[in-house]
Amino acid sequence: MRKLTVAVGAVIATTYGGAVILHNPSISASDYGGGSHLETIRKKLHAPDAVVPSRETIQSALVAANKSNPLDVLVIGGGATGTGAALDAVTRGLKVGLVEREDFASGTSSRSTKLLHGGVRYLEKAVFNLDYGQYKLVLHALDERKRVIDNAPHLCHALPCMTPCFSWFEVVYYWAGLKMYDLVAGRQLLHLSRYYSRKESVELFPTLAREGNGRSLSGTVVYYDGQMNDSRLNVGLACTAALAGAAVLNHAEVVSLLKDDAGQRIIGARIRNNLTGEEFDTYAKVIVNASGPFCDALRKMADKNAQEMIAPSSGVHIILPDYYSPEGMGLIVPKTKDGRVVFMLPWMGRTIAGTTDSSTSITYLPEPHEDEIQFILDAISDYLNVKVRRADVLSAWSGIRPLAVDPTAKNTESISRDHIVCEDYPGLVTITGGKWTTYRSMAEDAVDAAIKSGKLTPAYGCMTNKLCIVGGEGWDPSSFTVLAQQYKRMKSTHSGKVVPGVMDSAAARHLSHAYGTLAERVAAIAQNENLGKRLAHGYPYLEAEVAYCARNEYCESAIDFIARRTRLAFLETDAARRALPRVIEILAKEHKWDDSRQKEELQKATIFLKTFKSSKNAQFHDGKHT
Ligand SMILES: Cc1cc2nc3c(=O)[nH]c(=O)nc-3n(C[C@H](O)[C@H](O)[C@H](O)COP(=O)(O)OP(=O)(O)OC[C@H]3O[C@@H](n4cnc5c(N)ncnc54)[C@H](O)[C@@H]3O)c2cc1C
Ligand SMILES: *[C@@H]1O[C@H](CO)[C@@H](O)[C@H](O)[C@H]1NC(C)=O
Ligand SMILES: *[C@@H]1O[C@H](CO)[C@@H](O)[C@H](O)[C@H]1NC(C)=O
Ligand SMILES: CC(=O)N[C@H]1CO[C@H](CO)[C@@H](O)[C@@H]1O
Ligand SMILES: CC(=O)N[C@H]1CO[C@H](CO)[C@@H](O)[C@@H]1O
Repeated sequence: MRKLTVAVGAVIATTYGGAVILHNPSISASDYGGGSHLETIRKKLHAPDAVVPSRETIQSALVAANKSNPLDVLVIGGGATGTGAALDAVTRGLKVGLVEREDFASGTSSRSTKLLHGGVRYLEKAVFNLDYGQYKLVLHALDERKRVIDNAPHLCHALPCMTPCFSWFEVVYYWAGLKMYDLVAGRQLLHLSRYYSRKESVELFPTLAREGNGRSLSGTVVYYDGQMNDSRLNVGLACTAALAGAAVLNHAEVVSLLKDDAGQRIIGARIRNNLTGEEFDTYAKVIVNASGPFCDALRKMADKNAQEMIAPSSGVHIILPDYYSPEGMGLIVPKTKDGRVVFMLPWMGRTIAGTTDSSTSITYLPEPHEDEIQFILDAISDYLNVKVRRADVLSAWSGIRPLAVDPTAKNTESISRDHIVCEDYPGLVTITGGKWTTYRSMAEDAVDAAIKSGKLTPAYGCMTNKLCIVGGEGWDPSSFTVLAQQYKRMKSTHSGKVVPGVMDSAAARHLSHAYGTLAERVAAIAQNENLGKRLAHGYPYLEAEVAYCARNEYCESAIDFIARRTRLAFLETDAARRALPRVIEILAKEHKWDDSRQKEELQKATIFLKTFKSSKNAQFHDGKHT
């Protein structure tokens, strides 16, 4: 409570544009120690010849983890939380395995809003309810926000977000609130928030309506949060864990849990490799259940009477053409006429829009309802001077948000975004809730709990707060220029012919942001293996990426590629559909698929794309990336 009062006092003391930066008191003990081990790991991860182990090697390692020679930790679920936990555990020197039923990020972790945020709304609650718990939640998330950005600089960046104000009261209210958000961030501040007049605002955001709903714009307050590429960060975490020595296997499902002879403790799991159909057992001293919103099903496998911990709600996002929003500025309306949050953010050359969620039931492949899409369109149209049309929707998808409910709590009002770690059966630690922004600290808590449960003796402390994910170490925003120069030159082939290089600036920039310092490996494949063509008109994705991802990122199906290794399915469903035949052709060569497997892939991916509700009539050619 005391800290909060100090912050409030400081906001009041702040003058226009002035920055009072409070010292951030929340540095954990794990910031210290383990220095030389961290260096060793860094060298291993970022060695120029580092390659991830093959699926066969990984499966053998999991099979070899028998009763007398078990893993320390087996993680179930390859979302943000699970891959984060595997990376955390393996860098502490533990013997780690991870299995993911489908693909890394195939669950909620590829369907987020892609914001790294402290939660302005929770800060509001903290202030009005004088709630120290909420305040600490925001403080912690703001710390983690900065860490994610520092550790995956190629996939994350600071994004300015504009809040429109329709009265002077709103201007003062949001200005003070967002100054407070800056203050709580303290040293982890991205950039200072500031007020813009009505005239400045429409210059920065030309599509912002000056009038609407009988109100007139007074001005805006712009503040900063982080933005990221969720599925690529997730895949990056998985590959980093694999390089560090974890046995990380996607397309492998836990079908049952193994208990010891007395039935007292869970000691392993039966796993089904969905690519080969094989089943095998793997043993571990502790199992970490990080299966997201499906967690309850897993908990019930161990204990039929387990109480439900998840209160699921769904969130729908739609993708609109780039001209809906300016390139470097988001729009966030904290309170629409019916009290919801609505946002519109630039993302990968398009615009992503959505609102806060509604409750739902859990399905594997959630689909957005037409009325949810219409609701978002209606909500944003109140704030824009663009004619908002259903026909402009390039893609729309739904994700399930696992809100954690403490099973011991009496009423459902105590639902919070914070996470829960519990061991409700000996040997099985469940982690759930939280958000993408805090995946690292959630993983740390889960591994701490696993160490306690299994009486493990890790050689090192947690070191993920200073560990870059693969491709991030030494990356610089200007890295793409090297790529553009090196691969753009004319090049003479062995036959003596001179051909132009494969790279233009858009492709170079894209590769650099997607693969970080490893982009050069992709460019080399494009150049040397004649895979330099674009996969879809209007998008920077290259054929070479399919081969690279198959070899280095466990890309095992066409869906893995269009939805998680690249974001084509999310950005424009029709473009993804058109790219499919070529994607499958290249994957078939990499993985030696026969004709029937290729047909099956096309069929599966087509069905998958039907769960993305784009407008069939979308007329859209802007050639931004061409
Ligand atoms: C609409 C929406 C928007 C969001 N926006 C943001 C945001 O902007 N910023 C933010 O910080 N957070 C956001 N979040 C929250 C964030 O996305 C989630 O907290 C996070 O992705 C959860 O990750 P997870 O690893 O726990 O779950 P998941 O990503 O769902 O991963 C669980 C994995 O376990 C696998 N699995 C399940 N059962 C088994 C089994 N038996 N065997 C093997 N594998 C199994 C699943 O296939 C799945 O891949 C948002 C959430 C939603 C729904
Ligand atoms: C367990 O695995 C170890 C090494 O992987 C092996 O030496 C041992 O024989 C195995 N034990 C059993 C019971 O299979
Ligand atoms: C993988 O799982 C899918 C869906 O559950 C199933 O249709 C397919 O047959 C499985 N493949 C193999 C090789 O087991
Ligand atoms: C693979 C595995 O063992 N997953 C377990 C997760 O937790 C539930 C019980 O809570 C088990 O039933 C699952 O088997
Ligand atoms: C917001 C963000 O960082 N997006 C990046 C996601 O990854 C693509 C490449 O796949 C980059 O081009 C984007 O900049």
